[in-house]
Amino acid sequence: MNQRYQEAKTIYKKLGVDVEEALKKLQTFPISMHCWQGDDVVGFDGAGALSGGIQTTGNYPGKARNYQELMNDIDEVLKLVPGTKRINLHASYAIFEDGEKVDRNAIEPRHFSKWVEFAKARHLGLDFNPTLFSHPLAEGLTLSSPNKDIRDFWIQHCQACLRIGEYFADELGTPCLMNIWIPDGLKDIPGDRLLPRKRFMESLDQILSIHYDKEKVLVCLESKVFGIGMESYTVGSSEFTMNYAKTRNILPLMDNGHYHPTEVVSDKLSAMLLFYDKVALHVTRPVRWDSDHVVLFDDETKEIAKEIVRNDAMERVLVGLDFFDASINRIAAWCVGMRNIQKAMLYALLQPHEMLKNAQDQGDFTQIIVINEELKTYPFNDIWDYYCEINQVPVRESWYDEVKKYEIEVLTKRG
Ligand code: RNT
Ligand code: ZN
Repeated sequence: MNQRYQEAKTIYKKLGVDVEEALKKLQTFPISMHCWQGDDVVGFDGAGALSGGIQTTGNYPGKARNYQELMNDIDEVLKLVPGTKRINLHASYAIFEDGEKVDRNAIEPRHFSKWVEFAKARHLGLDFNPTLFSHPLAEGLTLSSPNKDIRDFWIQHCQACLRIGEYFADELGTPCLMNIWIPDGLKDIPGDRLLPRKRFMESLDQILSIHYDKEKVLVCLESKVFGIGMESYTVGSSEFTMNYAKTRNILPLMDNGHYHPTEVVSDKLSAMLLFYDKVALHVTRPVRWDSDHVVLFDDETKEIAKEIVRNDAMERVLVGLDFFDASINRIAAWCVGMRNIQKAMLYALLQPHEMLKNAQDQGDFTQIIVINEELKTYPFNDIWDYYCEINQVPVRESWYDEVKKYEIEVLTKRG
């Protein structure tokens, strides 16, 4: 292993790439792992079936049914993925005990104390999301609703989430990224496009008007192009969220499943970085639509990673994953996606960015295509294997043996 690594290192060095430096940078780059892959976005608050124009398909056995199971499953993934990880929670994953039950507008930090304990023991940071779907008051519009009571309910919910985010940051000593995404939209041609957006804007202003520590809670707003059953109009469109985020000094969040099929987030990132100090991402894999397939080590994932690295933005781009596949072993799905985003970052860190930039400025486009293509068969895998080894996680597909063992011992025993 070490010999292959040493040889690969020499090969990359000839291109001017410092492999050790790359591994060092990768080691501390956090990837926020979404808790919702483990239970098909169900959560623990039992407020309603999955809604909001998103969909999980498949019924592979063994999904987590409660917080203990979900935490055990997350632990399993953490053992199999190298690098620095954070956990991204949704408000619907509040933990109620002793028969207590409060509605979403009344959740408190204490409903997440078990998550904080979990994170502390594993030195993980926590990120957070208000949950404005899968709830009786989210059957129509939420923060853009014409009904003031419904808007107020969700405003209170998001304010409660700000307090919970601040609690996470206080307890764990690392800022909490709090992402607001609303599913609001319409199936058919609207009679009015302006007012729902205006109400959304005013609701957001009200949410953000309470006091919270802006160093501790990094609020971001996620845009979308359409949802299932809401194909004709999306309140929180790209233009809305970008302008809102810019004028209110919060972060934009780009999910690469939330654009038209020929648009790519890899191309958008540099433009965003010129105007925002920090940008948040949901890395996912849209197949024909916002299908939230498992993240692959594919061209677009690599290209996104390259943009983060070559624009020197590893501290400015906050990367989280967002997919949910219920048709395969859910833990394997998590591992594949998590390992792939790490691979993509490593791949990006092993590119001769200076050389390629200079070639471009000198008009030497031949050099760019030649190097880019040759790099595809460089001994990247030897460095990836070495990285897994020094992180004490399984090398190559051997992680899947662990998952299969866990499936037999744990998952198949779940009803
Ligand atoms: C939906 C958004 C959103 C959700 C999660 C569960 O299209 O991508 O981020 O997937 O909040
Ligand atoms: Zn998303």
